[in-house]
Amino acid sequence: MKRKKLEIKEKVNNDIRLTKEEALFLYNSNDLLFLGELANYKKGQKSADKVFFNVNRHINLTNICISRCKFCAFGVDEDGQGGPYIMSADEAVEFAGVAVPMGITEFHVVSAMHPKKNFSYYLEIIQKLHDSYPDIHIQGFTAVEIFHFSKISNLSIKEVLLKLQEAGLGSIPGGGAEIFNNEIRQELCPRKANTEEWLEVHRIAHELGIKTNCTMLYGHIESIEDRVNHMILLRELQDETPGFQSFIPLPFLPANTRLEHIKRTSAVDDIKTIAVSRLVLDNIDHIKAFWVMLGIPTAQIALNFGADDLDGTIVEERIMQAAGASAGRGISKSDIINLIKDAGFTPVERDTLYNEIKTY
Ligand code: V47
Repeated sequence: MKRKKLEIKEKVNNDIRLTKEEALFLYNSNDLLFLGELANYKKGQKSADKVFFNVNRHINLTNICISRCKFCAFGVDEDGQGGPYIMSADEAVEFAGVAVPMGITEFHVVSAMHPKKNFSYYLEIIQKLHDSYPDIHIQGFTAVEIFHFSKISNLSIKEVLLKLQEAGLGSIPGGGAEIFNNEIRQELCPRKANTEEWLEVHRIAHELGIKTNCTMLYGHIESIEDRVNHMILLRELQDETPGFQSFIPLPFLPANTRLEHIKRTSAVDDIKTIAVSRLVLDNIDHIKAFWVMLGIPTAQIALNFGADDLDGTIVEERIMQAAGASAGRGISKSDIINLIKDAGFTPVERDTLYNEIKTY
């Protein structure tokens, strides 16, 4: 046990890639301080004492969804309960515009798989947002949505991406990855892109020079080995076609979902997942502690366990709020800055592509 730890420490200190077995060993170890020491060392190599955040507005275009994943509390049927809604392009622009005076630099646009809307609806929204606010970066549409657009439009994934890019899309968020085990996907989310399809969308985006993020939904019915396999598939794709900017582990929030019987992950599990991901994903620059999902106290502690980004001062996010995230309504910029300073780091406001805007 002690020898194994020393071997791993030696590898981390010498920038030698960890194997799947070593990642599993770290996950199964209860020595949080050891994990923290290694992950914090790696974080320091990547971003010194900086912790990034951005100021963004999440725009969830509709909650009407044909996918109806078991872990999701947000999607509803078109004529069902739960307040189905859909924004028109003009409504989306108006909704976005309210946040512009708050100094946002990014619109984070995510939708659902609507049964009737065709690709032109999504394109028009990106175009109108871009025309109305040309200086605000649009990060939008998960790989699952892009795969869906390709199916409903009979265009290839590359063509869909090129059209979105031409309309003003700047980058792609990391959602929809869930867990890369097709048996589990079949059980939880059978109607959407599978592992290979999700990875293929990001591969093509990277080849086109479009930056993307990646996520992992954990704490439902997956095993620790599934989590490590997931990270390794991301690492392999990043080796092949670099383009992932950040990895965001998302703990499953069970409230109001069809998996409500599952217990919320513990803070220890959340912190371990951040630390192991920092160590395994040696070729991805940033690890986000997404405070909306982790909760603010755990997100703050995660900064000493390898995370170097708190995401945004998100103005209204509905997907996590539906699943009971307590922090879903946004916090102020000064709150984020103080959280980072209190954890002993230097807050740096960034834009979507990690250009530094201001150090506090
Ligand atoms: O893909 C859905 C997850 C994701 C639940 O790229 C849930 O910077 C927990 O991907 N409990 C969407 N998670 C959000 C997302 C994201 C968020 C912040 C930043 C970025 C980025 C991406 O949320 C979905 C799914 O994996 N999700 N329901 C739930 N009940």
